[in-house]
Amino acid sequence: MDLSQPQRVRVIDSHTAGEPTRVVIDGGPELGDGSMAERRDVFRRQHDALRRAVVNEPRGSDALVGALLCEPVDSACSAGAIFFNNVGYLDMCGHATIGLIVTLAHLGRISPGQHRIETPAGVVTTWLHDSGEVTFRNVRAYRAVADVALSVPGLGTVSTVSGDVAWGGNWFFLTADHGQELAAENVNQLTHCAWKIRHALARHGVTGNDGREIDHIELFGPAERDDADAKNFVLCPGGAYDRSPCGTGTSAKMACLFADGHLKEGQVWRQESFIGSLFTGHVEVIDGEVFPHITASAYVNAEATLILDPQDPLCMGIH
Ligand code: PYC
Repeated sequence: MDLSQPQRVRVIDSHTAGEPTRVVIDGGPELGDGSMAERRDVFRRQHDALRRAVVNEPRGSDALVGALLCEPVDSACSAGAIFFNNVGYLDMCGHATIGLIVTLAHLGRISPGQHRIETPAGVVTTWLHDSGEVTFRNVRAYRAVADVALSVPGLGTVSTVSGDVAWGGNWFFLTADHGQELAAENVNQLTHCAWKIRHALARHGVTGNDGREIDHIELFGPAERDDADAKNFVLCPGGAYDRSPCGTGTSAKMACLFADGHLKEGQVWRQESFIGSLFTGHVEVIDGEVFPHITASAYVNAEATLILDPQDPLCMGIH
């Protein structure tokens, strides 16, 4: 690559229930032909500046999730994807998977039907419906620990928060026990509360099963929509809240509900987001393991070529 010349990266932007996705369709780095997890590691080690250039300001925003479109290892899959955000990489991303499918349809590369996508977390099966809606069947979701009690100083009236640790393709701490109202005017307070919980988890040494940091915090409250079962506020790893109900977060939630006997196989769960958008889901159970299905719409809202000009001091993003 000639680094003295501007580099061009072609992207398609979309949003899924309000949460933005930017799919890199051309101009991405050469990552070899390993699994998506192996290619993600090469991306992180050798090309992390490109991640920042694509999703961070001045071209992107803290809420934006990137998806690098890759050739799949298994030719039976339609594509591979590596997901990234303003601070790093995600093993799986539900809203971005829906955005990716709608993007591939926009490009004329897929038609309605079933399409399997390789992700660093494993293969995700998707269905593009004639209506334009997308369903994805996630990787296995499970609750790792129930009822973890955390002391969280600085939360006002609530000093102990209890919740569940669960995997939905990312690690989540899920709690309804936060003492906050999930209202738009409380966004700063909710962000502060979720950060405090995240720091308390780290301080107490509470991690995912594999010792990984729990970097998504999901606060629950009563639904506002008549057609929803609950509302959430999900704080993402880089400090932005998910505008959608969060695909991996809704997966983790349904795994917890199933573990508690509050959701049966096939029973519909409607998850309202902080901005009032909706994901519809259910779980499929295979040999006792839970596989969430989630359906939503995404809309393409830009086709663009990013220009990475080496003369630009902020060419690779503000971090
Ligand atoms: O939809 O899984 C999701 C997600 C994770 C972070 C932002 N969105």
